[in-house]
Amino acid sequence: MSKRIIAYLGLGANLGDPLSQLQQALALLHHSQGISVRQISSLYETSPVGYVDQPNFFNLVAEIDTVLPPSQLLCATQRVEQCLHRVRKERFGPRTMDVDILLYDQRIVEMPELTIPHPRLLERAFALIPLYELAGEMTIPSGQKIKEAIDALPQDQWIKKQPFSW
Ligand code: PH2
Ligand code: MG
Ligand code: MG
Repeated sequence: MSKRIIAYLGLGANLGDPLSQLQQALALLHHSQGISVRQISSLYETSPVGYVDQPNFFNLVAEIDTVLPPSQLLCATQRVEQCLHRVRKERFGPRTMDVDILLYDQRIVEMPELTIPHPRLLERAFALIPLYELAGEMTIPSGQKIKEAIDALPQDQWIKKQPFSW
């Protein structure tokens, strides 16, 4: 049997009906072969980072258990995005569903189409704060604790917990 890996996925949506799309994305991930969703963070409404002239996002982080290698996990996350009618337009722009691999065990992955840990993880309150709920004591491959990364964030990212269940 292949080794089961714990990985963390960042989910975000800011078009359509974000909460319903997040519920559907979690169900699709949980029913994907080789993936089970173990727990999810709270849901957060967050101000857009990067390209700011777009609606607020709804973000959460899911802890999954997977037997898929990173490249196959990427395919699975892209299938979920496609099922939720994601159309890729501008980079960092609005989307019906974004599923990013934040961490995959303690592995460092550098492939043309995939970098793990997620290259912008340390800059983003909308990823670090929900991740901290699930993996408070974790040290990321850079050697930092998640809490230290949160304390080092610039203070300009607005983030607010919102009710959610799936
Ligand atoms: N995703 C982006 C760019 N900016 N901002 C927030 N608040 N949440 C996101 O998920 C997000 C973003 C690119 O994937
Ligand atoms: Mg993203
Ligand atoms: Mg993405």
